Amino acid sequence: MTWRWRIVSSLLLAVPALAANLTVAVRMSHSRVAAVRQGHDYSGVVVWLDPADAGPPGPVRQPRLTMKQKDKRFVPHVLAAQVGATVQFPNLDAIFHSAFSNFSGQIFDFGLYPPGTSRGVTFSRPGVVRIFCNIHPSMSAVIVVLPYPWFGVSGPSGEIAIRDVPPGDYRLHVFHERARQETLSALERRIAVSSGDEQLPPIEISETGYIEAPHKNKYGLDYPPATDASGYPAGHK
Ligand SMILES: [Cu+2]
Repeated sequence: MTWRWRIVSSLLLAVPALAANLTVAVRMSHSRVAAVRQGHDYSGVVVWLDPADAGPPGPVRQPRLTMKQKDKRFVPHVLAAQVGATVQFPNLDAIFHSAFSNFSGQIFDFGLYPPGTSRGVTFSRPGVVRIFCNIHPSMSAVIVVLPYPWFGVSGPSGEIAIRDVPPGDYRLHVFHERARQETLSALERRIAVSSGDEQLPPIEISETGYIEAPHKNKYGLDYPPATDASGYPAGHK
């Protein structure tokens, strides 16, 4: 093999298989949330692709993710993670927090943990995992756990990017916590991905029929009305 061929063949090996970067604009309609109605907040929509020919998902593209606890909120409020990824929940507040989920996709409970510490969980099954803090009823989050790495989550503008999608046929899925399952199922569609970047047709998600229900604490009970200003009741575990 001449040196020229060595260079050419090494360049060929270095070129990755052609994959597409997809973008899609999502928006919510029929919302009761003022910022959404005014077009200022289309965040928290997850769009993902499942291949028509289901093959092995390959290595986890983002094995470590973070959902902060800050100002008595989970940030980001909605996260997508591939099966096998570990999500850390650092407590950046000056008060104790917990995080738990009793949803079938992934049951876990960190208990209360102090400021400046973190807990983590590795997600082993796909599903929509709802997460709460056991002492702050206003704290909630959603992690959508997916088998394949081709997903994106919208920010306030509603733009979603899905990177490095190999060419092929896929089923596109949509999730938003204020959309009913029938609405989301109706938005599913087949798409064909070819090499090259592509803007998918926009997606409008109706919140029609959504009813907000208060969630229970980890014991399946209503949250007690009295938590002191520090955020954790005495003797609570
Ligand atoms: Cu909390």
